[in-house]
Amino acid sequence: MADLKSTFLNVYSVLKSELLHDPAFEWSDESRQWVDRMLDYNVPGGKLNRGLSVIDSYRLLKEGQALNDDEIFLASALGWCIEWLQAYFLVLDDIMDNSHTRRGQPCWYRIPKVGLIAANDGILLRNHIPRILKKHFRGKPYYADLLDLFNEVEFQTASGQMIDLITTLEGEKDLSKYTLSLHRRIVQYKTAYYSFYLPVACALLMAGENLDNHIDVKDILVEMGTYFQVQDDYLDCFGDPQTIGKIGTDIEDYKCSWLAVKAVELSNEEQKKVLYENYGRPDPENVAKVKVLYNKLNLQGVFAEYESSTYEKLVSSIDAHPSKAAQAVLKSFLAKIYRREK
Ligand code: GPP
Ligand code: MG
Ligand code: MG
Ligand code: MG
Repeated sequence: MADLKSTFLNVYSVLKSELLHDPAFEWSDESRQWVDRMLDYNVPGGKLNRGLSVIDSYRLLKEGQALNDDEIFLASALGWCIEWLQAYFLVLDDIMDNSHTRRGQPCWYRIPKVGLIAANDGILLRNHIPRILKKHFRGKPYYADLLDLFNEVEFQTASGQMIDLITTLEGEKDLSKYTLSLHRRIVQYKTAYYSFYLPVACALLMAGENLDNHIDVKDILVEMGTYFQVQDDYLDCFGDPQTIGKIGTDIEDYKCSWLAVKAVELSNEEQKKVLYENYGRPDPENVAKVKVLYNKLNLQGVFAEYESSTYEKLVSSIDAHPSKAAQAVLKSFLAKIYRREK
């Protein structure tokens, strides 16, 4: 495993160096250094689960056959495209969410010399993806499908992000619209497709599969991605910032978080009043009152119950899948996130 990670990180260096010598741009030392630093700051510092999953999934789809160096390189390059996509989303998401830290360091836009240049860096990160794909996949029979996949998933994510953001608009603050079905719609789009379906879809394309034949796998992955974002919402309030590498802002931001939905559902009239008066305000005193209410409502216990019942449901839908290879891919994903603390 440690070995796979170091191989994967070597591929990052190769891709970065190609991008830093891209002949389509007239580099100056300054511009090259900017991109170099921006990439190192934003691309490789996460858990790398999404990227590594492409290699894992591809290996499982090949049912134990040893992968050759070329296959490992290509699966890694696709994995890095997802990590680049994630970096692009996070750089912009942190501006939109007014966040403070990410992966244990200040958000990129919080670096004094960066500021809103981060918005353009996000666009650059996004534009690196088709350049990587063009360089390494142009001759492959699945090249067009790959481009289409990345475009579709980006569109879905941006659409989910839009709903996430417009539900919080000032002047329309009404917690009664925060229901599980609204939450589900947001998280399916903003998180599940790119975090769970995309890595497996990349591996399937590399293995020569037609994605239309794997809708059942996609459905299970989207369920898993929904569970993953519920965990993210939970950790935003109850996680340890040292461990998760970020400071939660969902309460301040008036987010339609899973915790807010549960709080609306479980509160009596008096508690609802506390929630309405304190949710979505920047003052730490208001935030603290919301957290006290979350504790009174035992949202930690409610989450623990949600987590085990969701796990059971996912395991039975995976067991019902006819393909052993697909089962192995799905189970390895689930094992990586079940009861995660970061
Ligand atoms: C996670 O939401 C969703 C994204 C990072 C997608 C962003 C999409 C864009 C088009 C910019 P989150 O805000 O809960 O994540 P985190 O808790 O990591 O900030
Ligand atoms: Mg965010
Ligand atoms: Mg967000
Ligand atoms: Mg979050």
